[in-house]
Amino acid sequence: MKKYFVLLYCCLTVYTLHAEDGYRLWLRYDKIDNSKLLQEYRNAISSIQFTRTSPTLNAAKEELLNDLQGLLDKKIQLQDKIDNGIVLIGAAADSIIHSLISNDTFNKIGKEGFVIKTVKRNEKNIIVIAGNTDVGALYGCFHFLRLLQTHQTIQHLSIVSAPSVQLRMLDHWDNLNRTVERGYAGMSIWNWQKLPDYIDRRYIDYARANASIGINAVALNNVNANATILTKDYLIKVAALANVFRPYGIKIFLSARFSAPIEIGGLKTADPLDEQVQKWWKQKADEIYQYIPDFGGFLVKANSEGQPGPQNYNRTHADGANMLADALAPHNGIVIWRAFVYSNDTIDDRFKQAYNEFKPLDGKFRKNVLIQVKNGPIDFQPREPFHPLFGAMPQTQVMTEFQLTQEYLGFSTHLVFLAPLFKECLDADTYAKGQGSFVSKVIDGSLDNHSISGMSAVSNIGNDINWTGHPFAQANWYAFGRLAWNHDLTSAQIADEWIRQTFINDKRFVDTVKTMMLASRETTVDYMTPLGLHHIMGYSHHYGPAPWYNTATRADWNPTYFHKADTAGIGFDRTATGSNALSQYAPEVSKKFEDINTCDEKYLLWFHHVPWNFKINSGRSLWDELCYKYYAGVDSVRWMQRSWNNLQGVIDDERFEQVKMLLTIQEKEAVWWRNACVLYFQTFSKMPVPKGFEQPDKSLEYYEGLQFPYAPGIGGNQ
Ligand code: BDP
Repeated sequence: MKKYFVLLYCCLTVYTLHAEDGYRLWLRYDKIDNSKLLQEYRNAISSIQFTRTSPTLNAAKEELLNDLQGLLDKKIQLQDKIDNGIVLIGAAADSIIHSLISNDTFNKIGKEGFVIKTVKRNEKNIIVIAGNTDVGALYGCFHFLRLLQTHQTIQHLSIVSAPSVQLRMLDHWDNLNRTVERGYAGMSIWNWQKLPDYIDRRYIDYARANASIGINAVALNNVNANATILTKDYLIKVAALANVFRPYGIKIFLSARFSAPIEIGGLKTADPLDEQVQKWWKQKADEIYQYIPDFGGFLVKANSEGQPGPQNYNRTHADGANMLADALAPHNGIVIWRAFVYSNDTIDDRFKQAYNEFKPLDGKFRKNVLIQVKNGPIDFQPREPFHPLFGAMPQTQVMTEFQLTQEYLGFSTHLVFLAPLFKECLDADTYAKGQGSFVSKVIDGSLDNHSISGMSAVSNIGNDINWTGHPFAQANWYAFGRLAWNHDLTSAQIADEWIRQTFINDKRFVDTVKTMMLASRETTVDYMTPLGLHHIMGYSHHYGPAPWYNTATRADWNPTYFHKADTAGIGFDRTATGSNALSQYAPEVSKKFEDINTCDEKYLLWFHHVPWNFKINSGRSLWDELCYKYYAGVDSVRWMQRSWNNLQGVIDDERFEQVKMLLTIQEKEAVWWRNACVLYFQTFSKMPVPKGFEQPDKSLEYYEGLQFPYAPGIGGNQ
């Protein structure tokens, strides 16, 4: 009996030690499995020394002690004097650091950057990790750990790094009842009922994960906001989270409901020009800063999809944003005002509406307002051209909003690495100030010399054990943070370092998985929305294809509005003969798209209504090409499955099996997308699915009849 228990205990211990449930994300820090490197690292790092204590340096200390012990499989000593093989951590103002790193270097890294440098002192080699601030030093520590986890040499280090943008932000669409709008990874990680007294370990690990990739701001609640978050009871809870995040350099923002003065303030109006309303917001801001002295500010969705806003009182977006900005300004807070607006009454092309609304307001916003623009003019689709507001508001700080949660990219069941999508947007040339006016330069403030800058992304995090539902969805959280820190990184670099940290450094594994990841976004575009199709997903829940849907209350919630398929062809004419949305771009950009014969095929149906028999570059007709793309998408998923299956045994069984199961779902759903779309569009083209392709095994009626009353992620401002 005793023996049995011992055995069970051993099994459990082994299981716990090796449980690969994904909780550790890319912060694994298991023993380096390359003996030569292990030796190099052990020689270089015998102990660590911190110049001082502070909440942030203490967080860095705990991180380094634990993680280095894991990586090097030896106890790491804390030293109080400089010795050979020491890692010294501190900030520019510490005299010892100052004596080792030049002012010049510190001048290059700003408030949050870091330097990692091997220096000689008294003939001894030491590694210095430092920032101008303690948070900079913390970021440096995480970068140093990344070097080890990805098996880089740490001899003769000389790394100087500073973030591309100041605000690197996750927007949670979490409701107070813990549902998550468009969330596919469980419930919200914020346990409001147990806060402020119960601090879930997850909050700390969340902060660590964010800090490890430089994310320094989070909006906790859904943009379809509930005003209750601004009441005292909730502010106390928010303050408890702020206390956890502060050492990790993370500021909290709250989504503010514009009508809060009415709902929780007892006022009769929320008119931004009303003195009582202005006073209410000022007092609210003062109150918030009492609880959270480093509060970041408000994120606001106003006059969009039914949310209240200044236009309810015939005021402009600038009136609304500035009123909140004035309330926050004494505390150095900022307002992030979303440009995702489209009016209930306007019948103009939805593509054009945000630009039409905001462009005339350029220069009218306070200095502490940032306008948050989605990465596409419609709505986070698998592929969109860049938003015409980028580059169109030189006197206004504009930031990007990406979507990590895969609302339109297969929820958390499809493997889709989003770095290529983010890069496509950041690398797009707006030509606002001639060639080279990339979106990245607009949003990092360098094109128009702005003093604040930012990138945000809608979070894909929930309380699933692995945080994001799909193990590979973690890579999108990671990629966003890394790109916000350095938008020059390539998708391949990001994938490479993520795989090494999250799985293993084995070359075959890294190469195979990287190839899969890098192809995955294009694959998804192919089986969902090839050649510039967009917004053809299921109504409301957005699960699966529904290009036939045409009974929504608003025209522009109907897929038929966006694809416009008829017997003549398919696609949305946004040239001068159509909605002329192209005129919102600089002439050099519209020129790239306006001619049906030269328009990049990736965007063809975004801008043209194309005849079914139109000859594409490949020599095929549009119809054949559409089929070809849909079939290629499915084939690529099958290729991903084969590639993954070949890796069995190379990594842990847990995650291998999970991904395998998810790829099976992805394959089924890719076939669903392909068949449903091909069968539906065929009713217009009247052309056959080209020979050699497997014919759909179900009817269009079957696909049209599918219902998903319980699809996850449908929100509401609760
Ligand atoms: C849409 C989502 C909706 C969000 C909206 C937004 O379907 O749930 O509230 O974006 O960004 O894509 O405000």
